[in-house]
Amino acid sequence: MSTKRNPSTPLSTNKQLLAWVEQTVALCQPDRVHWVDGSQEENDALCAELVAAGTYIKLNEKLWPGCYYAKSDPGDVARVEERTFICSKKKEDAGPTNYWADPEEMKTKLRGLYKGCMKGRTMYVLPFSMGPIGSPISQIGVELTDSAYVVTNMRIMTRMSSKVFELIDKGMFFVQCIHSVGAPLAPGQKDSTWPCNKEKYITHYPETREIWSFGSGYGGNALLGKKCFALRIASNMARDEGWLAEHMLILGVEDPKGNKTYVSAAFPSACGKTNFAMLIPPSNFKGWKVWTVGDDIAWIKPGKDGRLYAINPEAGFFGVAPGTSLKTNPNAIYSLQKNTIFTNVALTPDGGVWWEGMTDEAPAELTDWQGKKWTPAIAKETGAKAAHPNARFTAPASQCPTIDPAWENPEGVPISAFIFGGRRPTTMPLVFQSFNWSHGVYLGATMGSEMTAAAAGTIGQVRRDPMAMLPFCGYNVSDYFAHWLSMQKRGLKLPSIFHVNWFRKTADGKFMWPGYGDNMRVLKWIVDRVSGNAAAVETPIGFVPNYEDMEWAGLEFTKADFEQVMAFDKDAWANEVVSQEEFFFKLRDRLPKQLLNERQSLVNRL
Ligand code: TSX
Ligand code: MN
Repeated sequence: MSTKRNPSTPLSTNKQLLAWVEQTVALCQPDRVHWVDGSQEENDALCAELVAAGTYIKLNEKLWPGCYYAKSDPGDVARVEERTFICSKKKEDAGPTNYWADPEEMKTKLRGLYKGCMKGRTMYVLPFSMGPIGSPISQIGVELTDSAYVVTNMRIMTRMSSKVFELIDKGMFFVQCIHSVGAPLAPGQKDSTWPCNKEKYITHYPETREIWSFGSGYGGNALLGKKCFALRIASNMARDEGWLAEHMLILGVEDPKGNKTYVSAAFPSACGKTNFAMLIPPSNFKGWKVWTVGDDIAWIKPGKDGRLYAINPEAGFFGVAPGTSLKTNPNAIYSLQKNTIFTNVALTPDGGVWWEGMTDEAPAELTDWQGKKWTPAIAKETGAKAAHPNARFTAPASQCPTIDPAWENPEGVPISAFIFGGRRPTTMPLVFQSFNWSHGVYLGATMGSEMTAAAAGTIGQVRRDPMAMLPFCGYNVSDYFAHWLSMQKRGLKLPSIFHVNWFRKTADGKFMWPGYGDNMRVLKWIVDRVSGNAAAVETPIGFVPNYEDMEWAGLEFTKADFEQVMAFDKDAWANEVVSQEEFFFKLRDRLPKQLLNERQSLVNRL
């Protein structure tokens, strides 16, 4: 006989946790408290409740086993950067690239908004670990949330388990996260299927390692383990403790002899980071394989041998659905076949999902992400998208066919190279290697994407996104550069640093590089460089491969093509260094001298 646990009975005896839960209950006034244990039965019951409430639709069990569908409020579809605050005591500690608010003022404002905000709802006490439970690189947190949608997504994205309460009971530090959709219910009031509030606040308190979020149920605004904890709060922990919390994928390259080389890469959004993390080498690369450790975030610590070791703090992929197909990323498609939550994609009449780019031809009829009838003819006339461009899948990483056998190794995987890149139609060659660590940090600090938006005067302008951390660095970005530079003073065996560009275009607007699986050719040169098995030429911007140093089997890419994609354009670089200078000027208050020196050396070499 099994007796059902009473979910309101605390699963922890830790005084600090119990007091914090009690205070939050007094403030937010939920009808019930549910201590989350992370079990399958609990998840099944929450999904059933969400289906009954109309938030979830259960997808066709034969076609999409264990999958659910949600559509959000049309005003709650993405992260909200202008509502995201770093609340450090001093404004300068948030730096010129973050929105800042005084911690006490912000908390006072939020306490006002939180007052009674969970009325009519359940407050979940959600324990989670970022990284394998018990790993020396992992961190734990507890999220108090009034959203069951958040609980079921966090169960995929983190290690959500009552084992975390055991660690807290042993005295382990945990990050306190509060989240409310900000939509209290009056007695008898019918709930919306996606409750949220027009007023949104995503707030971080780096000095006390807290996160308070209000008003949104979507993605990084609500799944607080991801961007809020694993990047904004963790970047502060990393600076204080001598490690790195980065917006990077992690992948392992296996050569035909079975040697494995791990690399970590940062790209701004819309560069295909998830696709790169799950790359399938061209068929001519016999015996070569790419293994996936993570697609979004890397926590990287020096090991006893002085090398840097990385873990993926997440347990799932929260990937952009539109554009994901068997052609662009088969491994992502295989990952999301079961046990996946889809948000803001389109529904097919047989209880399946579809999004733009999933197949060459759209189904004859769909229900779009706003619940309206959608057909290819309607789309042609109105331009309506079946799926929201930021529609997402939440899929377990364990379901990825190329998931690395070591992806949950508590010690992490040794990183041999860092790769930075962006969308650069001009100027940046396919690949080059930095001269040394500080030159590599300079490449990361100045990386960015050229704007393609048609807004007047923006085409050709580079939006700088240092290390792809612009919206995610939880402190002054100049101090962040200093932290990266400081790694070289500690006798560590640091990775080599590379810059790549899959997006260079000809004058008539055609991509010069085939991209996707063929990026393996670049990856092979990088891996060979790291092991001392590939040549390179020194140029003013860094080391570049000769045509002969790369593997071309199976691709028609002539020496002339190569010279085009690698071309050094003197005038473009003259503009580039001026534009880099403009960006550095914005950061001048605390910018490390070493980066100014790197810039000057580049100018001299040019
Ligand atoms: O993800 C991309 N990658 C990395 C893959 C491992 N994308 C998609 C970016 C949007 C998310 C790319 N798009 C890549 C790329 O390497 N390259 C391009 C540009 C491109 C697009 C189409 C073609 C070639 C290059 N070719 C044809 O369409 C035939
Ligand atoms: Mn990301």
